[in-house]
Amino acid sequence: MWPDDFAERYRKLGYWTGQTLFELLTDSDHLAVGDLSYRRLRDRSLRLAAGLNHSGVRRGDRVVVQLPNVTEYFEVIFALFRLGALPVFALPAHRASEIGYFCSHTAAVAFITEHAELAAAAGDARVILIGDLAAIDGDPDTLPPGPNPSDLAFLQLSGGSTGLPKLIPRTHDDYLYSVRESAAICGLTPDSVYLAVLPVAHNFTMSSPGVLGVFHAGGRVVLAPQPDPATVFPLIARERVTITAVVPPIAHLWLDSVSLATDLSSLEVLQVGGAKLADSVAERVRPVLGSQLQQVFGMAEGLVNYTRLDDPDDVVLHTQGRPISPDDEVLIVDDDDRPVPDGTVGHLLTRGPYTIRGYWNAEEHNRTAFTADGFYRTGDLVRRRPDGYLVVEGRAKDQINRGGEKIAAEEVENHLLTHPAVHDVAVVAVPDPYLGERTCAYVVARAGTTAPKLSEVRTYLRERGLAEYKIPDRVRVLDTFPVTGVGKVSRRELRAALRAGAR
Ligand code: AMP
Ligand code: DBH
Repeated sequence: MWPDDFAERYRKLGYWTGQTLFELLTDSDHLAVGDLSYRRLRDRSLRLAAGLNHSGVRRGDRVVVQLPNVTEYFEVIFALFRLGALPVFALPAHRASEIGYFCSHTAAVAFITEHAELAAAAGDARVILIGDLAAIDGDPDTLPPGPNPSDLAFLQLSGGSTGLPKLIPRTHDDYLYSVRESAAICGLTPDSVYLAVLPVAHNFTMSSPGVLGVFHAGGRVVLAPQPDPATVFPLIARERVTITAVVPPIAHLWLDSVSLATDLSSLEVLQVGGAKLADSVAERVRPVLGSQLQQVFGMAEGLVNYTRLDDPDDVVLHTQGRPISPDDEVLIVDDDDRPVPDGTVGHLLTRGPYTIRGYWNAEEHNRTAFTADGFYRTGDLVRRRPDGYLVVEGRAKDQINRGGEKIAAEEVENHLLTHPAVHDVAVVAVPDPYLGERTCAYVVARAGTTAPKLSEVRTYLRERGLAEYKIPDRVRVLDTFPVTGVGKVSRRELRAALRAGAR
């Protein structure tokens, strides 16, 4: 992972403290999540760890975890952290296509899910349904030694921009650093009550400061089964929620639904991230909800930027924050990797004490996704203000950001290219007032066939087991693709041409 001199430096500076994620669980009787106290969550996780170990799950093994926002999720991940087995964090929306890939690519020993219908996708991995977990029970005294803090703790998903999703290897040391600092930046205390609205396995919900940040502070996590105001507003009122984290479309929806609100007076901080928040929405947060807005610009690969709780309105409303760490190195460069002056838009490259140096088992992709000296190419276009705050201005990667859900254009294209009536296809983002972006598939039909309509495309991709959020919102049929100059255009140029011509 990190070169020795960097690792030594991060330890010396006190960033990496030599603890594991399991150590977030104390034996306090304060509630941790749902009706589980820290002590009960710890005990239950230890017993589950011993039971899993007994059935063959070992340190270093991969286990694909796909659970909704329920307490069992926490028992499972802490059991795996204790064993040193690596959760691979699938999202609830993933289907056979994604699950099958995660299981095979990681050679997972088990797949833990609520979806019995996805069992067939797991291949050699043993399927453990959520209802089976309670019966997995062992004696914690039989547990072997746990992992080292410098070991990998889990594999997180990247939104990706290539045909196959990339997995992000995070260590106990590096992740705990980001969690600890995030908890401090977000002002968490034992009195904090955090509402998990987005899927708990998402990096934002997990660590910015997320559920792990809350555990670090000794606070309490409340789980929302879904993000709609009718579910969430009563929960905020009843549980006296102090902080929660959402993507921009959810913030927008909440702001438009406040007449439904019971009592949101406990909500001190509303974090918004995952996609660019429109100024017009940002400006309504305090007047309408009475909460402090915090913008969060993060990535599962590492770097997380926050506006600070005491920042002036100009910063909170119009920037995406600044990095967590004084040792987050941020470079903003032109197309030739030459630094641009402050205020000029460029590619964001970053390196630091909690940013990965490479995707998991992806040597070839890593050669282009990282610079020779280890900077991660985020694919984001940003500018830095003189005060050091970043403003996200766009994106250079072939990705669609559909209200915070990331879709790799190439992944969807590869699925569509298998359709018998599709000669060629390009998947691009089109602007959308609510989600920010939606997905449009431009299709050229194979000679002698009729291009599939939207409904056929959608059915076809669902049958291939693709997650719903990746399924195009629109299909446009073209006779040919625009060609610039001579010869074949690259897919990247093609997407750019289509985007430019999109109405
Ligand atoms: P991932 O790499 O899949 O974890 O997704 C991270 C990406 O989400 C970033 O590289 C950005 O493109 C996007 N993103 C996250 N937060 C924000 C934000 N606050 N504003 C704009 N884009 C964001
Ligand atoms: O979009 C993201 O991936 C994201 C957003 C906010 C993230 O990973 C994070 C905070 O940690």
